[in-house]
Amino acid sequence: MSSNIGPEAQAAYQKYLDATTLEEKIKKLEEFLSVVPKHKATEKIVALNRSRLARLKREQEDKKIRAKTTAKLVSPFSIKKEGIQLILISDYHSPGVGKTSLLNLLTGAAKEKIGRFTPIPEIGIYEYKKIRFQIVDMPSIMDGASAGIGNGKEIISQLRACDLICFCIDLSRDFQSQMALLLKELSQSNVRINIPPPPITIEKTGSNKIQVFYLTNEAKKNIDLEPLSDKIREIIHEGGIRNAIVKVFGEINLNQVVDAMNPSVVYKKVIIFGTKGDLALTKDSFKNLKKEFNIKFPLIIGTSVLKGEFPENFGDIILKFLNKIKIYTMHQGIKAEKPLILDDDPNLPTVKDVALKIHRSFYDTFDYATIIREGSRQKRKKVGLDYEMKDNDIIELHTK
Ligand SMILES: Nc1nc2c(ncn2[C@@H]2O[C@H](COP(=O)(O)OP(=O)(O)O)[C@@H](O)[C@H]2O)c(=O)[nH]1
Ligand SMILES: [Mg+2]
Repeated sequence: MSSNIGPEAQAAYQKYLDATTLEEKIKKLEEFLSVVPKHKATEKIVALNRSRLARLKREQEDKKIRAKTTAKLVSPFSIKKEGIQLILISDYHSPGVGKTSLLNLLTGAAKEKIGRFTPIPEIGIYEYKKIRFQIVDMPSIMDGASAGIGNGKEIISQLRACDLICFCIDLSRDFQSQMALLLKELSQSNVRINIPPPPITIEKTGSNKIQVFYLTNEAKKNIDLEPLSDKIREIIHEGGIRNAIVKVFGEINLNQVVDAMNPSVVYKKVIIFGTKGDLALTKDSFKNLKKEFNIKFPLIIGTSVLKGEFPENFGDIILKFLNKIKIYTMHQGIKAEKPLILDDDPNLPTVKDVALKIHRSFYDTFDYATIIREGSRQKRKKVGLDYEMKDNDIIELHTK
């Protein structure tokens, strides 16, 4: 720095150079600019440092914006998933339907929060046969949640990512209105319930047409294939896609074609808990709830936290509902306490799936496996990679 700026500005500039944080640098540079004499000889120095100050301030702005976005990422509504995640939801009503009570019964968490409004999610871990289920007690779903009312967007975005949604329905109140509200808000949020994704894929291509192929016998059973193809083409064209290969793998309807085009549609498994089963008239209410909703909801469970009524084998019920099975590995004759969890849908997992799940190297160096299956005719079996696994199988992998 040239000496014609005088000792005061010189000292101020030194303070700027010594500053370590961005905030400090900005402050010291501002001080320097306020004391530096402004004349022809210092013109360039002043301009340079003003430009430097502007850059530092931009950096500070960027940092603030970044901090804001990070703060959003750690919002109390975003939950770090652990194990198999179940989310409890209900409509908004006072007194509540008993979500926090259920969370407490299952996990011991949040006892002092029963009977109070739950403003942010409460979380607990339910452990069953060494398998961890994360239970999330969500704030109630308000009318208009799908449009963002009552943190609806945050709540629903968590629902979209969970393993199982649990509708909690207060059996001592009219169940129709509770079901109607939850079904409406989820439907409007493009969450489809207890149905598989449609058997159709749409791949954009370079060719200038939309081609439709029916790839399975099931798919060929769709009525009037030619008119159906025309309608599919029309829907896809309307959706803004001009060139595509459409593959159909099963029976479909046109709503499913629309859904397949919409990336925001998700397919979720949902169960229902009927709560407060100890109160008057709830037996009838539970019966009617089942009668009306059993087709769409194959799993409806009656509960009473007051009487401690809750299925003892809840973990197994849930695994079955989610099409998951438990496989126990064995090493040198000792069975692992904690099972591996594998999907048995659309196919039973094989020895290969198990090997890959443990570690790729078990697959690469695989020699054979020993399966122990209780209750089967041949209890212990030597098998290869293609062998299909069943729930509770014990497996010992042997490598070369
Ligand atoms: N009789 C009865 N009352 C219950 C049961 N579960 C919860 N409650 C009561 O219902 C009210 C709301 O419970 P809470 O768990 O806070 O509901 P939330 O708002 O859905 O979390 C509280 O007064 C609970 O004591 C139950 O199984 N039987
Ligand atoms: Mg609560």
